[in-house]
Amino acid sequence: MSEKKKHLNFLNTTWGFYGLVVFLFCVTSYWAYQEEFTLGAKGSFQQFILLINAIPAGLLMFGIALYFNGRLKYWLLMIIDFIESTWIFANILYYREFSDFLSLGIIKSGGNVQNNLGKSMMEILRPTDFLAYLAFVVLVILLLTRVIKVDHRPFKKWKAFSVTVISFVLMGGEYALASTDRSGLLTRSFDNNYIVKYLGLNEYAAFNIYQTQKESATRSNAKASDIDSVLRYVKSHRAAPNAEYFGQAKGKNVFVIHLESFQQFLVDYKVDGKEVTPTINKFYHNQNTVGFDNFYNQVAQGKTSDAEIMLENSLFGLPQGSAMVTYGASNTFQAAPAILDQKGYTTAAFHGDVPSFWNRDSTYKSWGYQYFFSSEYYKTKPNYSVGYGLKDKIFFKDSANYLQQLPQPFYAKLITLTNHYPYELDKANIDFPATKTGDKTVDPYVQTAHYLDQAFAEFLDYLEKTGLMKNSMIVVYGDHYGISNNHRPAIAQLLHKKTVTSYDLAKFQKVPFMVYSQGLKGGINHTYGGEIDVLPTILHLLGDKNNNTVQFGTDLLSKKRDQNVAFRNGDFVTPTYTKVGNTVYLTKTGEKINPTSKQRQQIDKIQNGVTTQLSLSDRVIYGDLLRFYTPKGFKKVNTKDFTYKYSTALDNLKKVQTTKPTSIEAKNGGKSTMDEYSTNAPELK
Ligand code: GP9
Ligand code: MN
Repeated sequence: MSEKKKHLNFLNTTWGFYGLVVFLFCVTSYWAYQEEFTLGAKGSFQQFILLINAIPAGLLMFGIALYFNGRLKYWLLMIIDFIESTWIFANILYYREFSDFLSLGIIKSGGNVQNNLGKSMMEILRPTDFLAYLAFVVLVILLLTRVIKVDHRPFKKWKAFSVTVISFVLMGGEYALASTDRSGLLTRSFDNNYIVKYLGLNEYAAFNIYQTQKESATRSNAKASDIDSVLRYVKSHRAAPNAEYFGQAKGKNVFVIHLESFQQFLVDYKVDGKEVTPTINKFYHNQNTVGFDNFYNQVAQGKTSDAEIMLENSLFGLPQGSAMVTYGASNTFQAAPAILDQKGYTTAAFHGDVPSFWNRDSTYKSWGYQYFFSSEYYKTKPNYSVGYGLKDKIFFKDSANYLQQLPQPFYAKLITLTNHYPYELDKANIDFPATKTGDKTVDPYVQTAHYLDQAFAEFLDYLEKTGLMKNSMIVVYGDHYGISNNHRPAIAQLLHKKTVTSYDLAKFQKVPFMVYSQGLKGGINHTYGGEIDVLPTILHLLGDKNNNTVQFGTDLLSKKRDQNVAFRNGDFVTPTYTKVGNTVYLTKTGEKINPTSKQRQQIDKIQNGVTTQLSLSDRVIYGDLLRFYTPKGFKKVNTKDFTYKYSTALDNLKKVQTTKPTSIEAKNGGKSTMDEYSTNAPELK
């Protein structure tokens, strides 16, 4: 028998085919690791781990088929291969946009995010992604053409069992190997990239499922006393208000304007000599605006929903999935709308997407919003929407129509949409040159940002004309990055640099945060902070001492406050250090340091604080701990008090015009003020 034939014969045995399937699976995984994910494998040891990390899981998963005989065994091998390929494929697509891996939380929330995710997926698909299925297709062909024949001989169960045992032993070895390089890999688990890098996509999936199950058990096991350590932390962490700002906006309306995907670098940024966002720039530099230039987004997978939960609750989003989706309906919250509602405010959220997205319709009830004006409340025609929903100019205008009916003082949050990936906009609305980095995802970003700025300008003009500018505090913020870290070359060009380091990328996570209120002492404030700090800041400006609520942030205007900004993966920025993964930079210069023992001590201390802050916040959400603690002067929210049914909301608005005639419209003699609203939206002409 020739050598070649012997090899072919081997492939016709169970062992041979099983080996081939596992081998091809490992090659496919390795290809994805190297080409599709940015796992940051440094040095030969980590590279070696990457090379072998798919083997144990591959042996184990495909080993399941070995317990069966004949054709069924081959069917199972192919089914498992198809599932594995799909898992790699789906992660490649998800990772390209979100720089993270799919989690059970995200998959479970599929119902809420599906349409948008699905849409993005189509946009980012590349033909090479299908290489994930190459091995599967090759194997099918080999079987169908009978180049490889099915081995019908029975396969001993003890052999299958040995494979299972050996797989687990290898997996243990792999974990031990990984642990020598990175201790606390699973216990601290802040970054999914680490888990995939060291253990692989299968282990990541298993760990993720385990964690998710543990979370649901945590809630039922939580006890009332669990809140004690949280209260101790929050109390010791609180920052006293700054007398210069405390109560400066007392009694005023509050606007929270959520600028979608808007990064701080856009402020004062120019393309071809023209400002991208002239109105936001002017607003930022207004003498009555406090603008922050070291304010960071702290979101994770939950993106907008993470920003929202931080902004209005001063609780962090979760390391995986979206807290609004998983816990928004069931948990007890003490959120901004509820706090202000109980102080006589009317509270309303405005957003031009479907109400179910990010589970807003349920979550907003838990947060105590009286009104939620979602896409169902806006008249729409096919060209009124782009991507995720209503175009910003139309959105702001139609929101004004409801705003004018809200009894004052009100708390109104307006979430914009048009400046969202993939930054598409029709010609008639494009009024700005794209950047020329050559990266198709990045270049139109400034165009939708410019459109958002124009929409904001029209809205401000209306506030000015109706007097709302005078008696309102206007908070403007960007929710998270618009350009993900996967676009390094383009980012370098935008920042006018040759290359970007991890330090630059950390700095790139800055988003705008500014507060305007007539009479407020404005200026650019350099304090380091993030989204977690917004609620305490707002409450102090409104003259609420806010002494006994559970909030993990601190007032940004306070003179003595903790300026350590935690990122959701445990990295951090402080005025001194910027820590990304295992690397530490000096924040002022961007210089990478080899910490001295004294610096090491400081860094460890900050890391400890960051880890504590994040994990205590998680404990509050996982354990639903706020159900055990109601601050003095706060009434627990009853979600049944709220409905966002269109007809009911309209009835209510009509009623309050007489029972509490303080709305803009009521003060205008019951007449609409909409003729004060001018827009150049081409769709409305
Ligand atoms: C959808 C919008 C976008 O309603 O808020 O959410 P994001 O994708 O930015 O998280
Ligand atoms: Mn967003």
